[in-house]
Amino acid sequence: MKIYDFKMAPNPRRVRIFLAEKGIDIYYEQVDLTSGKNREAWFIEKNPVGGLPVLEFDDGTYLAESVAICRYFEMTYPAPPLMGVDARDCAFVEMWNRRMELEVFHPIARSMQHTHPFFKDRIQQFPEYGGTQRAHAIKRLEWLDSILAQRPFIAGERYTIADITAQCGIDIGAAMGAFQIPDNIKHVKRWHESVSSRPSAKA
Ligand SMILES: N[C@@H](CCC(=O)N[C@@H](CS)C(=O)NCC(=O)O)C(=O)O
Repeated sequence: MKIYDFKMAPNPRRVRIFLAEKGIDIYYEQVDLTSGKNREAWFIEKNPVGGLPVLEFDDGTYLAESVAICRYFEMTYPAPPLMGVDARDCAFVEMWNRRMELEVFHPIARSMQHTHPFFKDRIQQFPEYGGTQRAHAIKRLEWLDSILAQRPFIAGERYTIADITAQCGIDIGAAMGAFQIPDNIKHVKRWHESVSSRPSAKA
């Protein structure tokens, strides 16, 4: 079993952090996105949409989509739980994780992709759209601030996959110089310092 990974990319990092939290050791094979290795035929055979991460099972089947990969490991290594503990809790964690994908991770990624020179030859950039996505992400962090004023983690009292998703979105925006948590969003800042101090953040 191995995971096709790229160290700098945020979706593969979501899975690396998830597995680090669970103490799961797995072989990661690097696929260089910058030189387009993920668009070559050998990789498209594994994941027709070309994205990382991909989990390769020993029987030669492939599982893409970071949340699907996390789900597989949550079921096979339940401790510590990162996707909820009972029907209700799992549903709430899923709600928060999806919100973090749609309202934080994706807007930050879009703002970066539509404004950063790295993506100039990779996608058709619309800088104005990038600007609106950045503004959207800030609005959503202001909302998240009011949630994190009341509890330590995004889905409640426990660290979950929702924290990982938001953390990876914010960190890639910062690493590319495209996004910072504004200083006035202080509960998100406190939360970010807390998740960044976990050993898994180095993954
Ligand atoms: N929804 C997918 C997104 C996968 C994805 O877009 N990964 C990025 C890296 S963060 C990628 O491989 N991009 C390269 C490309 O699409 O060419 C997931 O959650 O795994």
